Amino acid sequence: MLRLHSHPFSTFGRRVEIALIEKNVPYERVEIDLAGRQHKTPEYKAINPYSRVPTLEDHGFYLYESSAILQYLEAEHPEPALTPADNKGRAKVDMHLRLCDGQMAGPAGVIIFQKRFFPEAKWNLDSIAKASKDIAAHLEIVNQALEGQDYLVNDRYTLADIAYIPFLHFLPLMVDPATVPANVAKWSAQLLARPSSQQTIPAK
Ligand SMILES: N[C@@H](CCC(=O)N[C@@H](CS)C(=O)NCC(=O)O)C(=O)O
Repeated sequence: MLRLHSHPFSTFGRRVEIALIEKNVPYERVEIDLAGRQHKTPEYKAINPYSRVPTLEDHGFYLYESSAILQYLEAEHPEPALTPADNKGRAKVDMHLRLCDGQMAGPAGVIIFQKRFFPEAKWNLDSIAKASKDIAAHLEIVNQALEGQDYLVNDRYTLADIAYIPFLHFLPLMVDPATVPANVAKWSAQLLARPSSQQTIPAK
């Protein structure tokens, strides 16, 4: 059975769990105690030298970086398909995965980490304001990609949408909900309502 080394609060781990659930792939969760710094131990570094979660273990094969894990799962478990069959569609999924990681994950992390795990008195408001502005600018572009369709690529649910779900969950912490562009608001509500999203809601 596949093993997913992760933590229940991990946004990147949640992406992978959602894909595993959508694909009906059985897996065992191995909880890495981030607060206890288990990810910094030599044992964990042996499977992920960057000391981050998630790490997927497939019978002695270890893979980290959640976007790469999503694409590996797609290749190993092609049904139900979470990428389109055509090259253009596949390339677009890859493009959106990279853009989610490159444009969204950084500023989202700045806000989410502080607001989830630190008391308000310790928040760095300047860094939060800057990150919020960057996210708002990115969401305007995502909004254009969603024009005329319910999902990012070929109007069907793909890995590109899954990559965003853990961040969309925290959208109200990141930007003023009244300013979320209409297509993004609809897309987000639809994605968060899926059973795989509901089953993976973090406790905090
Ligand atoms: N690019 C990585 C990011 C993984 C990541 O940053 N994970 C966080 C938890 S959500 C982590 O392990 N943080 C612990 C640390 O950096 O020390 C991925 O996509 O898997």
